[in-house]
Amino acid sequence: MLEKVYKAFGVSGNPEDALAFGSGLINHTWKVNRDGKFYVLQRINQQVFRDPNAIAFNINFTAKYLRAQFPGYLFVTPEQSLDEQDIFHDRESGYYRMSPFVDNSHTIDVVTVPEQAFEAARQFGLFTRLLGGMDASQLRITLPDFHNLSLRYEQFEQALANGNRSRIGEAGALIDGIIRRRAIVERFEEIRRNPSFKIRATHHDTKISNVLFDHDDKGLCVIDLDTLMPGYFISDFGDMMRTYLSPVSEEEKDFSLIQIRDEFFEAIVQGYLGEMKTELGGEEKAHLVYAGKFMIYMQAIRFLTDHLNNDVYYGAKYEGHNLLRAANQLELLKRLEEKEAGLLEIVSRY
Ligand code: GN1
Ligand code: MG
Repeated sequence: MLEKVYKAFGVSGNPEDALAFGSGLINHTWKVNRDGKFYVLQRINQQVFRDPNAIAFNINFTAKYLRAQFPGYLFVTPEQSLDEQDIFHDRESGYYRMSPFVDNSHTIDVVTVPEQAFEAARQFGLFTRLLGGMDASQLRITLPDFHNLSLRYEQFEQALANGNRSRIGEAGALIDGIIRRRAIVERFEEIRRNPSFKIRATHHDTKISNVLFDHDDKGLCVIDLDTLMPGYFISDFGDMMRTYLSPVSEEEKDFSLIQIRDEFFEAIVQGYLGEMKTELGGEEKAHLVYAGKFMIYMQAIRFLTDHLNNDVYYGAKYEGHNLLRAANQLELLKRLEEKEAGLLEIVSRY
């Protein structure tokens, strides 16, 4: 399948040797060697990203801005194909792009020490701060309504009406848990009506594996810019809380291991506000803890909705996979609710 892709990007090795790489759920990723240098090759999931050229546009637009304003900032951009396209389109198998692998960098999949959370939060804060002067409204929408919680909730209601009946029957407790927390959606709707919440260039996928680290575990840069779009800071800050605070991920089946680690929260606050404290307004800062609730709740809804819709979006490696993920995320949300007062206290110190 990769033969034509290799040709398009001038990679000479055997396509069968391409190494599957990374842990994303949406795109396919490989590490390939071209003339002794490593590259990251990706097939863009076109079921999800209907307009892959919009992604390329956003990356080019942003790269141009950063090169002009902050030439020292490390921003990884795709290589052009031999015929000078940012994306190679193979009619049969889809859209591909290839970016240089940053030398001496590595990614991590789980946050084990607070310093990693600090470094990542600093990188995402820095990214948004540097882009503060760029007109974010010029960015294309690569995924319409991606973090529109109101719409995600409506899609959940649609799944309750039209989804898999037996799955709906079995998921009663989880469904109730979601419905009971509907106030999180209402708060989001207030945010959308509130002009104090700024629309900024937002990464929208701030999990730890989207940060490159150097040998000393210092953050180098952020990667995976598919969902770089106009948005609210709660998306980025909240997804860091969702994915860095607990020692276990959304895949964990033993819920007794799900925890909110205070010192990791403090590290995210420190790292992010270190860059963003003069960018964010008072009302935005008052929503730092809400950001975590927003993202965890939305992810629980998305997994549960997908389960009720027979796993059409995320796919499933085993029966009930998305149900498990949804239950895991609801558990994480409960842990966060229990700790809310303490976390607000931490925020008040910054
Ligand atoms: C997807 O593909 P990946 O793992 O970067 C999803 C995110 C979810 C995440 C949950 C485009 O991200 O929104 O938070 O799975 N991306 C898209 O693991 O839907
Ligand atoms: Mg991603």
